[in-house]
Amino acid sequence: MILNKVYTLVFLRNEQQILLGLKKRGFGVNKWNGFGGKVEPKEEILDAAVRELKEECCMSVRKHNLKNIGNLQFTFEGEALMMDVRVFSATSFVGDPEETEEMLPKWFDYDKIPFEDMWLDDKLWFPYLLKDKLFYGRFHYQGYDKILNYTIQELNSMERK
Ligand code: 8OG
Repeated sequence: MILNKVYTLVFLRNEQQILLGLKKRGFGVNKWNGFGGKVEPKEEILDAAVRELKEECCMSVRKHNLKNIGNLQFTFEGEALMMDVRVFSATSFVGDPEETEEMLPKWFDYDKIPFEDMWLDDKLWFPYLLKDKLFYGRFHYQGYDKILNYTIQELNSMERK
């Protein structure tokens, strides 16, 4: 039996840049990523997305400014867990990004995204994110550095969750 766990992942963007954070500890340590984490029991996904963004880089976003841009599902060889990641972007937000115990935030120009220091799958779906296309991706990993198989597709916006 596969256990499904829901996670959030939020990307703040402006015309020129995207905000990423260098993960300082735990799962995905030393990789640049958006901001997010586990949805707590009984917590709404959007509430979790807002909470994790605030906890990890001190930025505030309103729920209605979070745009659902994708869904990523990860499984790992030999593990019964599926990580079900709900991906959002926002262009309206408040605050100045601050370093926290978990993340070191930094703005990146769109042509300087550090894919070599990100999860392997990210370069496969970032083109959808950058074009604001709704996407679905499924990735089966062996360890954390090898993708055994994957599918990725654009969804039409009727399928937006
Ligand atoms: O709470 P924790 O930091 O462990 O949550 C993991 C975060 O990492 C969550 O926001 C989902 C996200 N995440 C994965 N796998 C991948 C991945 O392959 N690429 C990216 N960009 N994010 C991922 O769990």
